[in-house]
Amino acid sequence: MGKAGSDTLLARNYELACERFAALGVDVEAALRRLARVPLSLHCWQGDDIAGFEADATGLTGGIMATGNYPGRARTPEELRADLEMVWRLLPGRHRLALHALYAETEGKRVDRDALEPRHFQGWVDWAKRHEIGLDFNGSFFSHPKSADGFTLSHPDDGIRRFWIAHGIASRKIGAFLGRELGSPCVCNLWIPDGFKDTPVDRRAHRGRLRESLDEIFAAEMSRTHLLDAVEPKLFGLGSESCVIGSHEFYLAYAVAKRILLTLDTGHYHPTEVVSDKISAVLAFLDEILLHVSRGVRWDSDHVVTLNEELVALAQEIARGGDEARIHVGLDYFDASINRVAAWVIGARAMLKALLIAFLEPTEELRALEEKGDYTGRLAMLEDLKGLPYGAVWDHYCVASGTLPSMDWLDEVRCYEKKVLSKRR
Ligand code: RNT
Ligand code: ZN
Repeated sequence: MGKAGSDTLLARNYELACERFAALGVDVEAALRRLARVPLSLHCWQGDDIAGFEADATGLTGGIMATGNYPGRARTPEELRADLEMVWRLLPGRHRLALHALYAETEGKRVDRDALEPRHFQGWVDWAKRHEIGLDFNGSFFSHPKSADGFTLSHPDDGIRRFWIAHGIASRKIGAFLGRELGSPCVCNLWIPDGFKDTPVDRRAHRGRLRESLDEIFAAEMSRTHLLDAVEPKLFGLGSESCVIGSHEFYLAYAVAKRILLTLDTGHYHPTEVVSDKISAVLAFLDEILLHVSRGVRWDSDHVVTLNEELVALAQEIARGGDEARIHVGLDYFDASINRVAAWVIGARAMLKALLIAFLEPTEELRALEEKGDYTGRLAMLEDLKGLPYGAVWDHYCVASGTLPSMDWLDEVRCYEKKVLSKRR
């Protein structure tokens, strides 16, 4: 018997849960079918602390930081892919993988970022085809000598700016290649670290240059069947506390003007500001968005995603609007202080559970209360719904999808740690 209980116990719990939800007019099977159609875009960089495979890697810079030294970091594409295969086994549903340009495979040769080509990602494409998963992509504008002073696309130096523009153009070509090869559009996200630690005098010049650089990067029309461009704003980062050039207002305006995607990272705002409240606002003007689901703790921290109230609120915004097709759900966190495979699984499972909770909501009833102005009833019902047997439905879903239910999956990870991860020195 697993920690979640015997098969019959799981089945009985599920049956009772279905009855409980049916009494509220909720069709559990329909919710599970809906959940199975949502792919998460898992971030490859949780497996190796965003180190990547560049021949002359300089170490992580750009105001982001993975802290901790838990053993078992993936050091090669083969190790990273093996770890991901373990993650796929422990997640119900079929998901995508988001790569960073840093993860190019150049056979030990030094290929600078402005010279990257689709062929440097052939290994990932072959692997993705074997596992029938889609790939997303990110240009890497950090951890490089040409971004050492904290500036890339807004840099005053023409040569440096041109280098990063070339990287942006190369990234879009690679993204389009991934989308074409895998028959599923690749979301190609652009985040740059540019910003000031202390109060700048000329913000305008930097933002003007960033706009010009972006215009060059996005000048070439590419088919949306293969490539979906996205830009990611941020309020502040480590070392860019006073001013981030690519701020929220900057990229929101840019995404609307260019009809591209905006990436909302849940760790990129003031601690009292929530992305769940931004989704419906930006979707009034944008066709699609990308989420970078993370967990900020106090400030720019990228902790492992957990099933907290804001995560559920995020999922509810997706579910209530029926917006699964317009919102790409990506994960973005990096914790090097715990087992990295477990960190991936914990965060991804939390996101899926939040979606499940949202899909199991009797939304029409809540909406009716709200329309009547019965806010007492709305609050009372929202609170009571928190006690419904979601766990029983989740465990059933995991087993029915051929993976392990709550508590049991960790045994697999521990075994993998013993056999594989602990041997990496
Ligand atoms: C940084 C952004 C960005 C990165 C990854 C590695 O603040 O969130 O998305 O975390 O691309
Ligand atoms: Zn992000």
